[in-house]
Amino acid sequence: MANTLGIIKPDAVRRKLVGKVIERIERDDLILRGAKVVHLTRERAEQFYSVHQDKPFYRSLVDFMTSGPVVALVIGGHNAIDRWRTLMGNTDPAKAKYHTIRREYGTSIEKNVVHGSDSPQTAMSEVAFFFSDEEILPKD
Ligand code: IDP
Ligand code: MG
Repeated sequence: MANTLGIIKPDAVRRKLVGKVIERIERDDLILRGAKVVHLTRERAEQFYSVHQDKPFYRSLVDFMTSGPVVALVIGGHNAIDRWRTLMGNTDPAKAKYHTIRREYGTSIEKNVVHGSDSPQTAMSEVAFFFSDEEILPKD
């Protein structure tokens, strides 16, 4: 029943897709336990994606993620980590399954609309990166 971190990325906020993404979360019976609008600084984006610092796309990814505000989400519910990844689809929208968020709205492997934590460990650290405990609804 672990929470996971979702991010609606700057491409999606610019294109006014915030409502569409949240609608998909609600339709899937995932639970929204936290939400905030944030404009990441370069330092914060570098830290968030530090696991990718040696990848060729790192610099461009940090540029992209700091190019405008994002919406950070705490998403809960049974198997939330895997279910949110499934709902997002493959990193590359062209390879993502039909009806996934990335397939429907993504425009490139970089500008792929949403982020989701990929394991219980990263979910815990990524939620804490954006949210204090008081900002997250308790699991009743
Ligand atoms: P994920 O978001 O599906 O977990 P990761 O491999 O963790 O994918 O990559 C993090 C983010 O970096 C991706 O969501 C995407 O925005 C960007 N990215 C990943 N691979 C590439 C690439 O080959 N070129 C450009 N950007 C990429
Ligand atoms: Mg990842």
